Amino acid sequence: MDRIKEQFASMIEPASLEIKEFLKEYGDEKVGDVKISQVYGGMRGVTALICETSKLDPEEGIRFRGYSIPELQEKLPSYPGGQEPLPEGLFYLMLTGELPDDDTVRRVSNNWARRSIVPPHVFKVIDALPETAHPMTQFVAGIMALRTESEFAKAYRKGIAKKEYWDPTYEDAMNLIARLPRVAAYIYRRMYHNGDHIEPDSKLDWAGNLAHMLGFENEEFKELMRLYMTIHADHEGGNVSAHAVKLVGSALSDSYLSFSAGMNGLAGPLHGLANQEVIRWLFAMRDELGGGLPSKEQISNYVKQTLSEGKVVPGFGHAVLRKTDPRYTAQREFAQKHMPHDELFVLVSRVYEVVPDILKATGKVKNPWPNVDAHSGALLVHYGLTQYDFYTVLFGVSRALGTMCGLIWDRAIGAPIERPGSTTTELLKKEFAK
Ligand code: HAX
Repeated sequence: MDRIKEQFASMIEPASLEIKEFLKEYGDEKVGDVKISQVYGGMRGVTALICETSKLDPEEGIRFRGYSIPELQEKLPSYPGGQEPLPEGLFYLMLTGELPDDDTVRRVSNNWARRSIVPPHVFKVIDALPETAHPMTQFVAGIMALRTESEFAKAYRKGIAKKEYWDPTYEDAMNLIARLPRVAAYIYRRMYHNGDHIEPDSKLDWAGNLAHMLGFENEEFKELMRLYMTIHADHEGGNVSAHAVKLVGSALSDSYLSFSAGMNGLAGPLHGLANQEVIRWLFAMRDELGGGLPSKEQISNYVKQTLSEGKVVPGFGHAVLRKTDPRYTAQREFAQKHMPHDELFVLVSRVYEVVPDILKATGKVKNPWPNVDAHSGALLVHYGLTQYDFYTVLFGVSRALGTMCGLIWDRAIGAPIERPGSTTTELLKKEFAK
């Protein structure tokens, strides 16, 4: 048994006991009441899930096992010579609740490198799709093709006991995380570099190797990938991708089935696809205004035009957050450090100055501030990753870290199948309408 797994195994019993005792004493207490408007309103503000890996505060933003993004940047190990946190460290923190040291992070890196070989049929499945298929379609097909390797599916068929479910789930989760960068890079090189693929470099860290396989050897870009993979990893349990993974996983669907469900959700324009939509929208604005850097007045008019056409301003707003997303701020700080005069970064900054007041003036947008997706594309374009249709795949690779930790824990504590109740308008009317 590898040391990470061994350590995780030792945590299961105490954690299960803690939950059992807590439930015994407080199981009948209420977390909150549900209003009819919440039943119709996408369950906004209803706390009905457990997610141990991270928690989102509307004002403060995300904390991973209690640590904010600036704290992660300070406390998680970096690549030698680098400054950004290594996603391997965040994975370990989310899985165990403990901050890793350099050795532990290296162990996670080596563990993933050992597991990273992608079976050839996965590439054949991707190659069977037209090159024009959206990268998220190819990504999900690749994930489903990886499923032939599922240890959980094999073990379940053999009749594994409930208590052991977490073990093959851990194996599947680790294998999936280890293999996703290769699958993502394969899609990118297939679509945009004539299928000229780049072999992995096992000496590199997980995110650095992804940058390498995509074809970017610039050290700053590798640092960007480490930051990117860290900040996109998790956003508590109720967002569409995380919840989809948890929901599908609750039927004992294995890691591949569950993760691909999450990726189908991430591919929606109100969720992860917003990162592609932001750059598409910014480029369209620039083109329509004749190129160059638009003035604040021009941006303001363009935003109003977008709204008047009944469209959303991509990269702004959030279902939970009520302030600027700290993931936006972390990327803004990266840009200020590495590319302060980049024209697209200056445009993103101007948009930030203009959009919130316009959204506030609509009187209906609850959060007029930018989210993670408002910034990520500008950084990628700066280093030459301009093919914005691909951006959500990068988000997806990162999202495996949080969602797979969650799935391992769900199997370890024996989380039950999800089955919330539903009702009808007629029944609600009968009960409440005078
Ligand atoms: N532009 C225009 N209108 C917006 C808006 C925006 N950026 N954000 C919210 N609104 C509108 C909503 O469409 C809604 O309008 P209707 O009442 O006419 O339906 C109204 O304002 C109230 O919405 P809300 O309560 O403020 O927001 P929701 O919780 O319903 O939705 C969304 C949150 C993120 C989906 C929303 O803000 C949005 O569509 N933003 C743009 C797309 C985007 O950036 N998505 C990425 C979010 C972060 C993420 O998940 N990343 O992966």
